[in-house]
Amino acid sequence: MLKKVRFIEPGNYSPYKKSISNILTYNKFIRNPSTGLIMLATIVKKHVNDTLMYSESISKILWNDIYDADIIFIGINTFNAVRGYSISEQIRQNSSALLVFGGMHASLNYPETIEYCDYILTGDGDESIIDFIDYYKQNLINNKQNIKFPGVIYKQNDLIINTGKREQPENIDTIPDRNLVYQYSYMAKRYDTLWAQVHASRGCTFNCAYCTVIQHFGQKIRKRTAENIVQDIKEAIIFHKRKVIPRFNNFVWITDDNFAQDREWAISVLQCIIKNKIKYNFSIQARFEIGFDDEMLILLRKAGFIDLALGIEFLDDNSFAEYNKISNYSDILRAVKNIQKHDINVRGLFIVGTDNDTKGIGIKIAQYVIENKIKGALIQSLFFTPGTPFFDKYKKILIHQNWDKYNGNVVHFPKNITPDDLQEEIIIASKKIYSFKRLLYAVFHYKWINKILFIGEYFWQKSMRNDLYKEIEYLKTARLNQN
Ligand code: B12
Ligand code: SF4
Repeated sequence: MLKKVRFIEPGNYSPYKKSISNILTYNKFIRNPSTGLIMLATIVKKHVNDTLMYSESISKILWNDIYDADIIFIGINTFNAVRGYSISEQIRQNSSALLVFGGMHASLNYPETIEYCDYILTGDGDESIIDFIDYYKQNLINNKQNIKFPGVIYKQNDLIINTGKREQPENIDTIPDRNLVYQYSYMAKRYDTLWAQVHASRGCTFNCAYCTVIQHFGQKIRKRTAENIVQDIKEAIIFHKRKVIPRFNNFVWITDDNFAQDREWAISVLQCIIKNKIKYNFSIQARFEIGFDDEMLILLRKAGFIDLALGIEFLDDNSFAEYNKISNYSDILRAVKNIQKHDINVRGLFIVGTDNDTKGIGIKIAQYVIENKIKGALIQSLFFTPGTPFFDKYKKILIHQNWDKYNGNVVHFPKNITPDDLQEEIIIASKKIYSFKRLLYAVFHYKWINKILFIGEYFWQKSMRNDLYKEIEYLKTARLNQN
């Protein structure tokens, strides 16, 4: 009998904690729960009525409600894998539930993850999770040899068995039932540091060498239908709506990696948003090519998109070539200018730590951001994870494989700058972009929603800088030990 299923999204080094700072500082002790895991809980709920999810991004876990479950599904990315493993050890000591892992890190790094669970379901879980539930219901799971469907990893007599790669699901039209996440409704209405998030397509046709997304979701783009996405957006907005005091942060983030890749589909989604008269603020992620598509930019603005996160990545052309990123400095800059002409803010996503970076890269990024009126920036140090083609090439320059530090920290020895200096460069850039002077400017000159965004990011970056500072001593020691 399968009576009770629980899902867990582990937090990373700083799982949810009640704190006054949660009002202003997103990502320290509070952040958006995983849409992917909520979708899976929604799918399973149709088969097992007693299904609930916990996310350490927004709440503590009620352990007594976990231990007597029949199956516990845990989803991990690299940054929260270590926390996932310690949760699994705790569960194993207190429960006989079947432990099943999935998600990007578990799929790409399964020889490590399988040590902490009974099974891993690799890749997209939408269909394999139903197969797994069916097998459980038919009592076929305990004898592992019975498992015939692809996409499963397990251990038998110390051997790791992989039942093979699964076809990726084409129908991904699941609207996540956010009410299945413990405390989410209460938290979403209370905190503006949580906002509506909708994932509309999976996969990317490009092939950047460091990218885990294509390894996991593939290079074919799979899309939800426009009507399904718009319904999800409507539900997400209502879910976050407060009854009395209006939200400051009225924002939906479409979290696709490259929204406009399938142009026809992207246009149909935008037209559907417009047709449904959804009056809200939206943000997307996209590559620079979108900046040359005036028709798309006009539609984006009309649909309410005020913010576009652009993978600017590097400020020198050699780095693009080195990591197989089909982009260049001047095209990106032209795209930035044209996007801004359409009254859409550009948010810059930068990567540091290539062989071409030297001391001064922090100031260079800050100047680029400020001079080109880029509204926000996220600077991430290069990291290499198992399952990407570059991992084998670069693992020798990794300082450690403590996955919980793979969240922005420098984790490798770059060629022309020390790791501690590079960490400091990220701090320098953040300090200059998110200076008090620029905060005051934003407060007095930016439009309401941009003001709110900048204030939120100001506090987020401040807390991130504190964490980056704490790591510098360790990086210094690592460097000295290497010499
Ligand atoms: C939205 C988002 C966020 C949001 C919300 C995160 C969240 N919990 O969803 C926020 C802003 C909080 C965030 C923060 C960060 N993020 Co982020 N984020 C994303 C983004 C853009 C979309 C996530 C998403 O909705 N995906 C779509 C859903 C459908 O996929 P999914 O969640 O993986 O789930 C599917 C499968 O993986 C599988 N599955 C997942 N779990 C399980 C469990 C089981 C049991 C099974 C069977 C299957 C299964 O089935 C699901 C449905 O098919 C991804 C990129 C991406 N394409 O995934 C990056 C991504 C996950 N983030 C990344 C990073 C690095 C970060 C940060 C460290 C950035 C930083 N420097 O601060 C932080 C870390 C936050 C933390 N916890 O500490 C990396 C992770 C790389 C890696 N190897 O793990 C990604 C892949 C971006 C990238 N291009 O590299 N992020
Ligand atoms: S464009 Fe973005 S999502 Fe696509 S392969 Fe490159 S890094 Fe990955």
